[in-house]
Amino acid sequence: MKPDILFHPFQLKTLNLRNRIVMAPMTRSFSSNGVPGQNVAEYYTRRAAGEVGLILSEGTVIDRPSSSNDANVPHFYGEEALAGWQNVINSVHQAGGQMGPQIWHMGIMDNHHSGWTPSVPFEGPSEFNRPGFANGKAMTESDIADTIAAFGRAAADAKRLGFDCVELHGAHGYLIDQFFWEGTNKRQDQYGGNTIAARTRFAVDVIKEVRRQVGDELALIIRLSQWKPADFNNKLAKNPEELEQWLTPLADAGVDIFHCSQRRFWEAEFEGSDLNFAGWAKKVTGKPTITVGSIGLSGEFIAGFQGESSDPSSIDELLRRFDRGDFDLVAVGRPLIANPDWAKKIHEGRDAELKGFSRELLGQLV
Ligand code: FNR
Ligand code: 8K6
Repeated sequence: MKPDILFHPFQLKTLNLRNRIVMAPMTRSFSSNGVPGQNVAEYYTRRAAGEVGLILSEGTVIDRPSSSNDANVPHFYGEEALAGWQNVINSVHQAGGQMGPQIWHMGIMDNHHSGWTPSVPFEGPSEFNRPGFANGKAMTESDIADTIAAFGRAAADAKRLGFDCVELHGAHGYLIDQFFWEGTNKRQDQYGGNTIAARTRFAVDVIKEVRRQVGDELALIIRLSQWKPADFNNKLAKNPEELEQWLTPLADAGVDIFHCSQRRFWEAEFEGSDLNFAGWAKKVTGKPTITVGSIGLSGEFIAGFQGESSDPSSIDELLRRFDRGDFDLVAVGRPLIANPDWAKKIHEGRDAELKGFSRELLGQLV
């Protein structure tokens, strides 16, 4: 099968994508004092010029305590940072690209593990169930209300600056995800509960507030994962029924696209079917989905940060699943760090020219 099938437009609300390739959100920490500069604008613009259909920004944090304590992670608030983002989106648009910010609150996952989180102490087999994480601060109802409002403000700013969509970071054990898990959300109020459906309340309120701020037309994506770092084996939804209980309230609240984070896109999510996470999310919600995870990577490099070579062999399997309609868009991470023109080279059959990813590349903005 030829990659051409990925090079068809995708239209949904404010999105008018030239193809199905998405740049996965990737933290790069090059924004001094939270302000994305000209170097960051040029980095994203090179991907737009390289024919990426949709660029999702690195996680960019909302205006609340402990949203991040890395001084080089970009903010999505404040005059200077927003002016920086205005420059980014103008430049990406000029190069023919489309882009949305991934808006983010780290919660307890900030560097000191002392941030806001649904509840402390944690229980259960959890990445967070470590001594260092005991210093977190359980959010009060007013902290929660403020945080929901801050997500809404960030989305409104994204719309005002002219971004084409917004992505909520609801994956990988950060704040929104901390509300989903039983081990990290022991709340007894309306934001907690014994079922996964009950624990979607925080995300649902964030989504509703974003919708209230931006209206119906701006495309809204949420990124979700079944895993958290260091706890890869404990899945959030154990079966399709739980998946439905988790995703349906989010879809009903106003999500347009589910971005389903997997480390390897070809891994089946549940027994009895080869559908991956994005495949199942599409099946249970009827919404478009984005898949991701080791696309175009090979060897040791797969689902790890090691390895040297980039080999598009897994692309055949990706195309087979895409052709079957399992998902609508495909996100690519590390290969796009190494090759700003990854999409263009795949389109033109110039795979042999692709460079491999290596950790050293993270020290610069290629
Ligand atoms: C990531 N990833 C990530 N995910 C996310 O939702 N927000 C983020 O800010 C980041 N940051 C980040 C930084 C770096 C350096 C890497 C390598 C990854 C995860 C990323 O979006 C993607 O899901 C994975 O990299 C898997 O895709 P690939 O690299 O196998 O194509
Ligand atoms: C400059 C130091 C950067 C260190 C790189 C690690 C980045 C961590 C990002 C975590 C996000 C989850 C990773 C997704 C899994 C991909 C395959 C393991």
